[in-house]
Amino acid sequence: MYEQISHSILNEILDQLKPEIKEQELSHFYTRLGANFYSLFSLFQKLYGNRKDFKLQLLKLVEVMARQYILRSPELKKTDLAREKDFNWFLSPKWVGMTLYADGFADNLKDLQSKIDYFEELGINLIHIMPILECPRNASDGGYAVSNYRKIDERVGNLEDLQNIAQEMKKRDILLVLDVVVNHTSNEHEWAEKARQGNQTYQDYYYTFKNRDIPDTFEKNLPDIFPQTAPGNFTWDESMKKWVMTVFNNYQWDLNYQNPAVFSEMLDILLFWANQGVDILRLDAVAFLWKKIGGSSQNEPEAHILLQLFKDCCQVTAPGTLFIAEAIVAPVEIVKYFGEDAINAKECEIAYNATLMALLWDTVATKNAKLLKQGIKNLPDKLERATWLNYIRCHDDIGLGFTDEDIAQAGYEPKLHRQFLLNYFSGKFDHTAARGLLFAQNPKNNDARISGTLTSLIGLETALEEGNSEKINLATQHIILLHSMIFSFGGIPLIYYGDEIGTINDFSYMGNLSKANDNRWAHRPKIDWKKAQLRKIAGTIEQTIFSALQQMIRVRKKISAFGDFNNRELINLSNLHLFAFLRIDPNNQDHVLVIGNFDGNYQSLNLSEIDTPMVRFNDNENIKDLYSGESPSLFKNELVLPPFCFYWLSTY
Ligand code: OTU
Repeated sequence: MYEQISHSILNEILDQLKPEIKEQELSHFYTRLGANFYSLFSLFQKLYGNRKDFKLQLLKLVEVMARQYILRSPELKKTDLAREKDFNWFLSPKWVGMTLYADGFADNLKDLQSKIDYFEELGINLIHIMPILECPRNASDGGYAVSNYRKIDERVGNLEDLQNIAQEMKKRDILLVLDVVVNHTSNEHEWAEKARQGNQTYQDYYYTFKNRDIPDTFEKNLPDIFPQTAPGNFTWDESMKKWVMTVFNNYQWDLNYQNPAVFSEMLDILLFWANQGVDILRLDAVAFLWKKIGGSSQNEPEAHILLQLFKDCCQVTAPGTLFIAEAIVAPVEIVKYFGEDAINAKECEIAYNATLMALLWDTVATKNAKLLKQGIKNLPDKLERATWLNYIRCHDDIGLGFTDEDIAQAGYEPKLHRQFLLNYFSGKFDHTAARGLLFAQNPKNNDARISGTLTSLIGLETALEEGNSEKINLATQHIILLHSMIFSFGGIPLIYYGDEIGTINDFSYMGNLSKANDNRWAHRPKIDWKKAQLRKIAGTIEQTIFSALQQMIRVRKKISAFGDFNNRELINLSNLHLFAFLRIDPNNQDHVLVIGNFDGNYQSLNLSEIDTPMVRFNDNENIKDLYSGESPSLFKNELVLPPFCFYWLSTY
């Protein structure tokens, strides 16, 4: 868009650029800057327009973008151009991801590089390495309290190791995802150290207060994220003699984005990592970016403006780099992190589907799909050119993030149902084999979240201990069923490391003082590679799970209806244990019927219930399950579904 005011400001800025920038050949940079400048300027003005130094801050921002563009390698610039041309590249069903800790999955980054064959064996081509930037030894929140954004923690390696692994991955067409913790720094970060020494410039990088007046006003509406270990949202700093805002742990200082210098610093960091060959940046805790008195300081409109601005700037310098929004918030709020408009107000291309995740866990406890159906029905549509990250487990706890309204519509009393789920997963309920742990219990509202690995939560650990082969088979099948959903739902499936070989809870963290009071470490295991070897031995649970996922991935990649183009239709079935949806190929209208039985007993479905105008599953003898390559059992027009079984059906 051409708009006079912003364009004349752009001309001024271009005039003022330092000679070392002006001298460079930056034609692509300038075209993109021109295309995005009106939007960039308007957003920056909304946030910082009332400052006297507004124009200077804008100039600094453009300088950051230009300098990082100059540093961007020719190979990455080539990738940028290719992705600009093929802009839907990340919506293809070919992508399948895994999240892992470099020092949990492997020993360190070097060792991780030697494990790339394993990813290829399974079919993984997107790897999210959990935070690896420098952190204080005993106050790191698993990497989410960064003390140096440009240095890799020596416990896992160095920048060269990362560059090597990034290069190797690129060669093999594997995407690299890294975290940037944008919301807060460690209290040992250089900025915090300077603030502590009394430097006002750096105190303004954070929210600091001389007395409790404002903190107390904030506290009236702010929830506690870690109520047991870090109650309250402010921490007294003795050397500063001030209160500092610490929404998460008391050693994680919230950055003050009301200060444009903070924005430019963080943009510089994002682009620095984009320039190291990172394909996708995971932006941590984005819902918390803007703080406002009187509310929960989550999902504020300004947080969205910040993300649009990050996106606009990143598109100028490194348009091939995508963002993942980590916003574990209410279903209607999550979708807003894709942005309001795919072109004019884009935010993050990818977002965690925390809603689907939580709903899948509900089916595990209830053995039916009532709430799942209800929750997915009410899941708002995504923007175009945006996609979900579908997952079952991750390094965090499971929050029961569906709404009370949906619980009620599914026929339960919300409070009781939530309590039932917590009891079920923490093993307090009679008929449960789940071995979860309650995390972040809040005595004020009886809230809690759940920790534990998939294998332990689903009951496989208990079944193995009992040596009950029937229960072992059922639990294994159950693990496979949940994966069949995230592989077919629409979006990028993200496997949590260790789940592919049935890894159980690990309590060794309790021997480490800095981890002992955070039971999320129970599901952040060190991979036992002897156990992983069992994936090659027929009849082991490792082999059963691994080979099922391997097959699913192989098949998924070939089903173009599994690409994510808002091409899913939910099907209403009378059998409450079943969940079904159609995926429709946008090119040729081919249909795939995904159906799962969430019960531990046989269930059946009369195919006349699937009434699609395009493809007749009803009265059709020629139905094939694409996963197994076989025709499922049909009795008259009744499809038979064994316990925890799934089908990806197509007609031929
Ligand atoms: C994120 O978590 C990280 O994934 C956690 O590992 C960190 O502890 C946390 O940020 C602080 O850096 O902010 O938007 O239920 O889901 O804390 C959601 C707890 C977050 C997490 C929540 C989350």
